[in-house]
Amino acid sequence: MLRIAIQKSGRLSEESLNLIRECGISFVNSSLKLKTECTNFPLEILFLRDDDIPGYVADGVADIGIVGQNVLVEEGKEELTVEKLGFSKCRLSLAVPKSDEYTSIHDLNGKNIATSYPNLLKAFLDAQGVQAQIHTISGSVEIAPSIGLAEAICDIVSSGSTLISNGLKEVERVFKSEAVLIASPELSPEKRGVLEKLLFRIQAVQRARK
Ligand code: PRT
Ligand code: ZN
Repeated sequence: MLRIAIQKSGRLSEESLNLIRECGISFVNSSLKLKTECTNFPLEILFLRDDDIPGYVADGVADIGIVGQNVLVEEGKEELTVEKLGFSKCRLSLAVPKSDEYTSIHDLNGKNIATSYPNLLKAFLDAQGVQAQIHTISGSVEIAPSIGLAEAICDIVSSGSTLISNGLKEVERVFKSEAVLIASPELSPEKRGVLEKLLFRIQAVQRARK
């Protein structure tokens, strides 16, 4: 029995469950349960916070998982990636107040930047030779400039409407992300066999979607 960790409730949940269903795998899904066994495939689904998924897979608590690349790379676990899944696409971007004059990334030198992705942001700023103070906050990043906490933010963007409604403009793209399938590097031969079967079905679903 292979254990897959998916997000319990959030932007990845619905599409993760849809993908498993489209692979022809059946299960009973109750929002109250933290795990469920599939009925026609040797798979058990664990429902977790997305941030916990890379760690659980790395530690072998779950064998495989579905998570955003933004979370995976921020946690330094990119090497667990097995397959890109093509949904929950978004980008991590830098944004400043709409009225600010902005000509280049060097305008951020010496500024305070609020983010939930300090590692991805630091790598980007280092590569660009920019020195800024990174303030790590866990949520509501987009209000940081209006309350005087930071002069810029680095946050996930998809349509861009959250930035606009907070009086911000996107000025740099730091990282492009989509959902990925990850796997523990230390699976038993039996589990690896189940993963290969699942991967075969996932790839067929992906081809059919194109
Ligand atoms: O509770 P848990 O910790 O599991 O969930 P979470 O609240 O941390 O994550 P969740 O459900 O918000 O996002 C899960 C994953 O979906 C992220 O890690 C990304 O990989 C992906 N994703 C795709 C997004 C978005 N699109 C997105 N738009 N994650 C967040 N957002 C937020 C963003 O933070 C901002 O507040 O949506 C807002 C911007 O959206 P637009 O459309 O207004 O630009
Ligand atoms: Zn989260």
